[in-house]
Amino acid sequence: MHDETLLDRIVGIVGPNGVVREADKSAYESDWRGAYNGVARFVVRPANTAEVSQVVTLCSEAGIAIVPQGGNTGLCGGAVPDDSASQIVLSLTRMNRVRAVDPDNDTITVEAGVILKHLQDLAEEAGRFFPLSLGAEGSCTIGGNLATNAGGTAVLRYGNMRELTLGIEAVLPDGTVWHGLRALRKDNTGYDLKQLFIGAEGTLGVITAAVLRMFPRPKSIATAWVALSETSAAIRLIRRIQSLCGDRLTGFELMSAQSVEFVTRHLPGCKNPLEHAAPWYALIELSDTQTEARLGDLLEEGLAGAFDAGDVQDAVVANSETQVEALWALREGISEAQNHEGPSLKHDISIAVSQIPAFIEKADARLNALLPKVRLVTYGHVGDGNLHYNVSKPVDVTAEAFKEHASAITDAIYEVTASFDGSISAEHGIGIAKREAAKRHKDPIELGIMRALKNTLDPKGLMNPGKML
Ligand code: FAD
Ligand code: 2HG
Ligand code: ZN
Repeated sequence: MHDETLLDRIVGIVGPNGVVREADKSAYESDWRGAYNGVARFVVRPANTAEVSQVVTLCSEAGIAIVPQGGNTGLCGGAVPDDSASQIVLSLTRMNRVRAVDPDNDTITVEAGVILKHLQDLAEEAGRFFPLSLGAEGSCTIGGNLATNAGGTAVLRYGNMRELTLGIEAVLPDGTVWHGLRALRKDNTGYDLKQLFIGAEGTLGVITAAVLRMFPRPKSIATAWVALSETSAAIRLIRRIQSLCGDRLTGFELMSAQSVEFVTRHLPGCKNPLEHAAPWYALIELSDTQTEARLGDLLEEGLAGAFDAGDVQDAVVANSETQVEALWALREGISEAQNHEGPSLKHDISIAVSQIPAFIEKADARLNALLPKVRLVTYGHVGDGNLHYNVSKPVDVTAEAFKEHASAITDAIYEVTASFDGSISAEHGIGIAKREAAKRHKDPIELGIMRALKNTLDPKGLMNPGKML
């Protein structure tokens, strides 16, 4: 179909405001890091599910590929079109309505384009809590969170997007609308189809709305910043605090000294609150629905025990909301700070929590042998066994020279991950970044089932082609 005819038909569905002007397209064609770049034939912004369905039907009939996009904060290139100028970017950002709030069922039903932070605020207005929390929450969307099965910093207590979702509505690759917005906690009527679309990275259809779980609002929080001499101390500390506090342990984040050093160097106002530098830091958060939960006392008791056992070198428990925010800024700023240090290689791996120290030791040794003075920016949701084992170039190596080492570095990390029976993607997904690695590291039987599902639901291969599979 000629461009003009196609555009006329799209405008006929979404109206003139539903198509992004040529001059404004570029924001939709590159990812957050500028690591993936493409050219879209058109960027289309439907306002409701019926419009999504009609655009998808049109594309299916005309054989045009679609790249669904939310806030475009994904870290694997999944939301970016290829460079053929033939694919349509379907941005869900205009679909930002709340369809229902049901505090008695503890659920909220929202459209895919709702920004995560907005959803958190809506839950608060309803006297409830939506726990998904991550650095990009001011711009990522619920559709993107679902499509990547996002995790973040409270998975330890509340689970990832799969566990926070009761129902979804999706437009299938032929344009059919699947009305799966059930708000049920129990539904044993066959395959759990919503889970097919969650984590599918837009390869099976477009998620247009979801029923999400809400929780009681935490009324007290205690946060500590802890210096550790070794990673095994972090694992012992998780178990010590959990034994003491149960599921009031909401988050446990680990950061290498290198990670924190990048943040304090590049992000104004960020400062390590401890007097002496340490090889590792942990950020611990407890929360409770009771106002008088004495969480600070509990945290101090746990830390004192760990100090006596030689696991903790030093620690500070936040005594104000401002200090809590300052501690989280040190953690959440790592991605941005690392961008200031030139090109980086991101690896979002998971292994059994107990294996974290051995993994880091083995991977560090491999990388230091491969590229001396490589800067290892190791951090992440260690309570979930999820490390962002990110790599920045040595200071005295050019970006071009670093690029030549990229695949050897990534291969080495994934080999070490495989030696611990781990996963090459804990929470960011596969996208373009890990597609080839997934072919090598994912079970061929699982890949075969995934391909069969893809062929059944999307026989023309028009939903986000070239991503994940
Ligand atoms: P996009 O980037 O627009 O899209 C991501 C993928 O989902 C693409 O494949 C796209 O095609 C698909 N998609 C988007 N919307 C839809 C839809 N409606 N239907 C079907 N497919 C769709 N992730 C974590 O899990 N944990 C973290 O702690 C975390 N921290 C981050 C911190 C920073 C600073 C940044 C930049 C990113 C972080 N991320 C994290 C990455 C995370 O994947 C995204 O932030 C978020 O989940 C993606 O949402 P988005 O709306 O931006 O999706
Ligand atoms: C985080 O936990 C995010 O901060 C981003 O998942 C990780 O930038 C990264 O590699
Ligand atoms: Zn993360």
